[in-house]
Amino acid sequence: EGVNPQEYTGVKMEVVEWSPTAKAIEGKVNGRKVFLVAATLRPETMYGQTNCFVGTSITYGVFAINDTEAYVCTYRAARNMAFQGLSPDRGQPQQLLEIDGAALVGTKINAPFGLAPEVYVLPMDNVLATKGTGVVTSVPSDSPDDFATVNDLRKKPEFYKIDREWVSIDPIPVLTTPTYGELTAPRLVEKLKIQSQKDVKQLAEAKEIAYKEGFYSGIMLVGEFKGLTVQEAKPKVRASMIEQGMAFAYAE
Ligand code: A2H
Repeated sequence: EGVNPQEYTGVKMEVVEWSPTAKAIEGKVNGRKVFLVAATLRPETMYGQTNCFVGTSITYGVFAINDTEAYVCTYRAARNMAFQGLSPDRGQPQQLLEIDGAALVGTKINAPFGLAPEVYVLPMDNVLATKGTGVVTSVPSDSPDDFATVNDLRKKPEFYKIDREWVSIDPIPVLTTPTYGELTAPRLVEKLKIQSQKDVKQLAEAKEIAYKEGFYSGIMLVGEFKGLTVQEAKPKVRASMIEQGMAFAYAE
């Protein structure tokens, strides 16, 4: 981890329907609403969420945030949140139970600000337990990693133990750039001949290009700040999500 703190947006994705393997959580949260919390650096792209990713070999916790809400994330993230005053006891997360990432796959959740309002939890190989919350919301229009992973899942649903229906939403245009048009990530994945999420070297390059192109040359196509540059829209979308209780500031 570097010396400069990363300012993430913690996006609250409320559980709509647990997967059969996670259903037991329902009875153990004392009636609280449960949210998977995804850490993102691109809040302005949240309109284009098509699913969310977890690591299948990562252990997650369900943490009580107050009497009415609980968050699903890594213990490490819950501890950071507690230190940041996001839960009642400073530095002391209140864990209700533990759950394996694999068991969360197939859970249906809300995607705040998403043009596709309900999406599924899916597996991704490269989710790091040591970054963010361990939960990654997926925006295949603008994230090459997300697009490549969704492609893998669509090609081999049986191998990844998922239902083909969970991965049925196509990339949703969110912003446009002069060089790559409305679907920056799919164009870059094609251009750099990226075959799968395993092509980590090319994906790192694609990620860099997509980020710069979007940030410096992107214009919003959808949402409350349609027509604004990405640079202008980014803090505004974030503030709007936070104001509506759908997100919070999270740093590490
Ligand atoms: B970003 P940085 Cl549209 N493991 O959100 C792997 N990746 C993780 C993660 C984890 N534990 N936690 C967060 N991330 C992803 C949106 C997005 C992101 C777009 C384009 C690029 C992009 C939708 N996915 O990231 O290493 C999250 O994906 C590339 C910068 O802290 C988060 O933002 O710089 C980003 O990586 C944080 O990565």
